Amino acid sequence: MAPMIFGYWDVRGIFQPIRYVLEHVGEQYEFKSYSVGTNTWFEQKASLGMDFPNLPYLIDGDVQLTQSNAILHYLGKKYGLVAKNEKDQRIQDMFDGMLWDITYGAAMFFYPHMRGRMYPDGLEEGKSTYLNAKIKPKLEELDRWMANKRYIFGDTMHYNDFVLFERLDAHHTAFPDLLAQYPNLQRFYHDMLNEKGVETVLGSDKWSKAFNGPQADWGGPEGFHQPWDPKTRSYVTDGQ
Ligand SMILES: N[C@@H](CCC(=O)N[C@@H](CS)C(=O)NCC(=O)O)C(=O)O
Repeated sequence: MAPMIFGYWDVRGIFQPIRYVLEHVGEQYEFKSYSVGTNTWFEQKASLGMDFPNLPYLIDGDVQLTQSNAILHYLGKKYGLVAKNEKDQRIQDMFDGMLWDITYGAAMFFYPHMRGRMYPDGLEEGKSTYLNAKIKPKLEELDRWMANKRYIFGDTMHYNDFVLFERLDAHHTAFPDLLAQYPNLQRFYHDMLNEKGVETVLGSDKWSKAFNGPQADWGGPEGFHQPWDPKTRSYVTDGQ
C-alpha cells in the first residue's frame, strides 16, 4: 500500500501534532512541504481534486481529508489513539474544540493581520491582555483537569495529548515563566518531551522548528525557539 501523503507549510503550525502522532506510531508517510511565502500551494490548490482544499491535507488511497482535527481523528482511529467509550468521546469532542480555541487564540495574538480589537496596540502592549484574559484562565482549567492524570484521558494516550503538548511547548517557549505556575501541566509537558514521536521530531533537524509562519511577530522561521523579550521587542538570545 502506498504511503499516506500529507501536505502543509514548512513550519510547525497546526501540522506538528499530526507529525507527532505519525512518528509516535512509526508510520511511513510522504510529506509535501509548501514553502511559506511562495505561491506553490495556491497554484496547486484548486487542481488537487479536494472537496475543501486546505493545509494541512491528508491523502490515503481514496481518502482525502482536510481540517486538522478531522485528520487527527482519522489517524487516531487508525492507531487506537481515540476515545473508546461514550464518556471519553464527549471529553474528546470537548478537547478538540477547546485546544482549537487555544491554537486560534494564539494565532490571533501572534499574527499582526489577525490581531483584532483585543490587542489594538500590538504585540508588546497586548501581552498582558493575552496572558491574563486569554491563556491563563485556560491553563488554570487544564491544570485542574490534569491533576492525578498522566494523559488527558488518564492512563492512556490519545491524539489530543499531542495537541496539548504542542500548545504548551509554544507558550513555554514564548513565555518561559508561564508553565511553572501550573504544576500538573508542567509535569505532563516534561513527560511528553520524552514520549516517542515528540522526542523524535523535536530532536531532529529534518523539520522546521518554527512554530509560526514568517508573517507572525513571534515564533516565525527567523527567531524560532527563542523566547520573545517584550522590552526589546526581539528574541532573547543565548547568554541574556
Ligand atoms: N480549521 C483548519 C484551518 C486551516 C488553515 O487555516 N490552514 C492555514 C495554515 S494554518 C492555511 O494556510 N491554509 C491554506 C489555505 O487557506 O489555502 C484546520 O484545522 O485545518
